[in-house]
Amino acid sequence: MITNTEIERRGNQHPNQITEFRQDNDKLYFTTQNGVILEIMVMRDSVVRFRYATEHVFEPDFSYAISENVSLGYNELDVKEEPPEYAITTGKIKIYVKKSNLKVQITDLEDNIINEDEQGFHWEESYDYGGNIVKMSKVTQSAESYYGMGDKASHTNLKGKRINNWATDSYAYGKDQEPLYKSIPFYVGLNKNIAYGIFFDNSFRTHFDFAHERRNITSFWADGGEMNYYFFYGPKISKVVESYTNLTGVPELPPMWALGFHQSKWSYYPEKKVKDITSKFRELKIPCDAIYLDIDYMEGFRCFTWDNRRFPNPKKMVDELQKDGFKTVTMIDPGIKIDRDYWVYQQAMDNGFFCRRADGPHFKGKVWPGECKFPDFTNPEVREWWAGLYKEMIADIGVHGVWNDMNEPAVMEVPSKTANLDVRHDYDGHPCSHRKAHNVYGMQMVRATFEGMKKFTFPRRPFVLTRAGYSGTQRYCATWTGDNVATWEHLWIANVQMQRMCMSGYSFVGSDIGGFAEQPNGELFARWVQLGVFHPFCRVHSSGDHGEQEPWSFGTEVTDIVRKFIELRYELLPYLYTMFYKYIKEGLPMLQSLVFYNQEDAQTHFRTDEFLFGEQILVCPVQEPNSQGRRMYIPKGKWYNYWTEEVVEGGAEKWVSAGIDKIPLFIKEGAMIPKYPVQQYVGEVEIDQLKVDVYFKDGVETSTVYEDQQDGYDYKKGRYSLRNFKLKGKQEGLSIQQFKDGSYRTAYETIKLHFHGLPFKIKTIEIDNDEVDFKSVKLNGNNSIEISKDFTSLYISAK
Ligand code: NBV
Repeated sequence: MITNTEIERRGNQHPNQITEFRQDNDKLYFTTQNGVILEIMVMRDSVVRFRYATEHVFEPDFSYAISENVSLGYNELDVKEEPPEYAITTGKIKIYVKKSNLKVQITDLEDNIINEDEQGFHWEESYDYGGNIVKMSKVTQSAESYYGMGDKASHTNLKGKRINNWATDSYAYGKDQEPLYKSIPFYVGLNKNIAYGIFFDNSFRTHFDFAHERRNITSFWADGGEMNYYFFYGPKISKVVESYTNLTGVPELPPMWALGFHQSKWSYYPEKKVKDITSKFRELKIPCDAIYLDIDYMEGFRCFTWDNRRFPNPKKMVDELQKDGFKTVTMIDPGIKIDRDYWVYQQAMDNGFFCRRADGPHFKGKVWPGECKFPDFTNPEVREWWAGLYKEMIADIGVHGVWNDMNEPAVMEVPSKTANLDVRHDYDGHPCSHRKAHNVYGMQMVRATFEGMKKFTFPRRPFVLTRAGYSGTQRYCATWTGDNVATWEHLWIANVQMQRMCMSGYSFVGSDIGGFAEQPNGELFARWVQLGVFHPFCRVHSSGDHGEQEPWSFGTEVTDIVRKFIELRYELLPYLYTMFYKYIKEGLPMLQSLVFYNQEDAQTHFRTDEFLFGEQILVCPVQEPNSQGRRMYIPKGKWYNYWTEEVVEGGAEKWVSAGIDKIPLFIKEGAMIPKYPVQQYVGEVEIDQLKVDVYFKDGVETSTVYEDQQDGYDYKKGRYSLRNFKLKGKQEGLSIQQFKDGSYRTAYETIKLHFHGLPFKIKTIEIDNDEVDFKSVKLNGNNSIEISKDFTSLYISAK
């Protein structure tokens, strides 16, 4: 028989009356009569952390997500006790905590409600495991929208969706399928033009319900751990994303080759096949910077070994590829084959590095090599060992990059597709079961990989790629969206996934271009490349169990289209590199969904297809077969159609023509877009001139170009070149000012400004306030000027 007290204990419990308040500098503690403590920590005026303990006890404060470089410091913190509530004021927001039930309401300084608890914090004891199932419910405002949440294959606006975060190997996933490979429990809410964000930093399985079950409620909960969330105030989405990115961190600059085009397949082997592929790129003059070796390069899928029949001399091969401008990227999985004659296995056994089940035996699971054991990457000693394992591959053989696959971890032939929940983990000195460690397992693996790569690649920059990840994984590596399918729907999915990841602080992302499973036709492949060159990570990859998926696999028409778009990516490298620089410097996502770009315009709130590549290029993929173009929304402002130079006025839906050799592409007026000449790979030629496409605007616009050595760490010592341009256009004249920073001298001496849409004929040219004659600047028609890279001001006019 179940007793009354038992029923009560099984159901939800809620905090009651506050009986005690205490302040300790930036931390405020509210204790309720039934033993709940709410800790509010003011980190910045617009960033506040909320943590709840039950039974008066907090867990040790530890998180893998939080960056060491998080900025702290506020201008104001004032607490007032009033009869119904405590009122906390920072320089940006007010937080009210109700005395009778601990419910929280957050407003801006003008008393607009931004976020408010419905039931607020509540919990249920977890009978099977102990601890609590921790829950939070919030009021959904009627016009509220939700964005973010990492790799979810759903509409960019999550209103009405239910999300589940549990890193899962999801081969050939479908639209709206849950859960997927990553767990990024962060969302952005937008209501009445005020944006805020919530990051629920809890590595257990988490759930989010965005007004799905109840129309006016948004809730999130976890299978264990603490209710521990960070609140970010906007009011701009950009500010929210920047604050979240600052909290969870950014990567270092990648080597520029990592931003080139990459070719992969499961699998290219033997060596001859690899070389045939790379030679074909050079023969057909399709730029490419990296070639990937999937699991079959290993000896019986044993990580850190080579199959010597397929690859008799890996060092020689890697060297030769490098001479031809190709970087080699190899795969490493977490499962270690149970084999007493295999050194990696032996070392892990000798040192106790494998995960154990609750009662002591090692956890075993089947993956590619057969029965495997799995290192506990949440143990710092294991990570150090794992990092060291890369020595031979990186320092001796010279491999340039590593991709970590299957690190959810994926396990075959079991319904859970992963480790048993009772598996034990160190969790950096906070021992726990797999329930808590699962979502960070892949992150800690790739962290160890990054550390090894960084050490052995030095003084060059490492390149690491992961499939699984938790918030903060972006500090270590790029990521891809796993095993997608060669369908038009997946082209749509790839587009929303990249935008969503960028909105979730993780910009270095790409999809398997063309689709991993199944075979695209030439049209789909071409359309996917057209989109993929506008994703931060650009790689063709496929499962190889069907036909070929190289740029030349679909006939010459498609080959030519693919070449044209890869060439465009290489021309845009300085623009893309600058996007990366801004991402790590300012937390600005490399891709912006339209709502991010212009949240004031309600038309953007439910758009999925259009996005900004960086800050000034608008892209919209064609996602249907047999299209000659498509309807798309052009955000407010004036835009140049990249292909026709026609200027269009945004704020409306328009038909944009784009036959099979085009993708709708618009440049923001006033933009100055830097370009390099086409190269077959990064560093093939010395850049002898920077080309800048200048798009006339009657008004002001600023643009930036960041450059450095494209690899290495000198940029951290100030050896970079930053050009900030300010363009001011009028009907009869145009001025450009250049503000420079950094001590890096680019190899080129001149900049070629190429004007688009100039409404007047140039009659005079002034450089640094001196009038110059036309010949000295090689004016070509009315279109371009060659000018010293060090100019500080340029003025051209009709008079
Ligand atoms: O290593 C083989 C594949 C790989 O090509 C793919 O990119 C990963 O997502 N890997 C998954 C394991 C097999 C999947 C069926």
